[in-house]
Amino acid sequence: MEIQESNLKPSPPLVVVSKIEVTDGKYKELIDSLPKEERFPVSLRKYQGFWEFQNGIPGILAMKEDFKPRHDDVIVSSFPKSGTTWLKALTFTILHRDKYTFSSHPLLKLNPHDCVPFIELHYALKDEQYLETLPSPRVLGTHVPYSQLSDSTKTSTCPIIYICRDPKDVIVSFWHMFSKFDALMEPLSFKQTYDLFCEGRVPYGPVWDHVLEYYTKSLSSPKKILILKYAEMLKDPTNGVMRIANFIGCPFSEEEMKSGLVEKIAKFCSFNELKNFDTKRSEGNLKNYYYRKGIVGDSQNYMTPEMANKLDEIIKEKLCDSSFTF
Ligand code: PAP
Repeated sequence: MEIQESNLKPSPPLVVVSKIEVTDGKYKELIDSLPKEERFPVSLRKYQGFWEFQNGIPGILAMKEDFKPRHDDVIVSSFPKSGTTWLKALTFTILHRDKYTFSSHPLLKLNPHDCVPFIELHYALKDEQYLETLPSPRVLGTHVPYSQLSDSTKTSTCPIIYICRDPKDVIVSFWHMFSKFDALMEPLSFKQTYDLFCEGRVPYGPVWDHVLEYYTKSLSSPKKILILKYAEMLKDPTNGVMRIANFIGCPFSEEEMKSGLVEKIAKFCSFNELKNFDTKRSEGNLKNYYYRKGIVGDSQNYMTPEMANKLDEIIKEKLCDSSFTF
């Protein structure tokens, strides 16, 4: 079934969960008992090894308890600022390539986050029924670590695609995005953000544990979890498009390959194209939450070599028992 654009809700940035008032006594008691981080401009709590927006925890718990994927769902997951928007656009376009032409595609009118909603956001907004209104096959997104997915998600056959990115570039992207939410919170300096990040005390952090959970699971269940790296995708997007299509069980036919469809999809979802669609839609009021530079190595413009080395060393140490490298 085609997705009716008029039925899709505009997706607010995930940070809005930090402003949801927690009224349910059950959650309040649990949240009050969790370790707290106050240096971040909105309160974070550490829940089962990961720092989360305090007021987003009820949504994560409800999702963990309740969310049941459909057999043909595709889940895309990531640590924030690692390429989520891009992965959402690619997966949605690949999965639905028989339904839309490029000239009448939903992504021309909608942000990838509108087409691929965050599951925990809708649970946090107590609007999880919305997810049920979406036609199959759905692509759904999440930033929660693997251990905080629902058991049904873990045991179902629906594939999970996870994208990761050099944490140094993640910090820069993260800092820029949070600076834009000055109506919601006091912005932090880059150094403050960097220090918190190195301690793992940022929403969904620590990044190394987030990646390790998905990576370790992908080794034992390679058909369940595909790990993509932002830098590799940027270097060879057509290869990325084919890997996604193969993994979700809709490989490109010879005819499609010959027609250049793989390259067309890579181009349609490229940074410049997606940003361009967004600019046209927002009539010049682009907030740039999701599209900034879209490059590898921008951290060099923000971190001293000492800062970069220190973070590299932290990551190396945290990943020393694993074969994973960013
Ligand atoms: P989110 O967690 O808020 O959803 P996410 O999409 O994961 O953010 O990451 C945003 C980054 O992806 C931005 O990086 P930058 O700040 O370093 O520039 C954004 O520019 C980049 N990005 C968005 N779309 C694309 C794309 N099509 N290709 C490459 N990078 C992209």
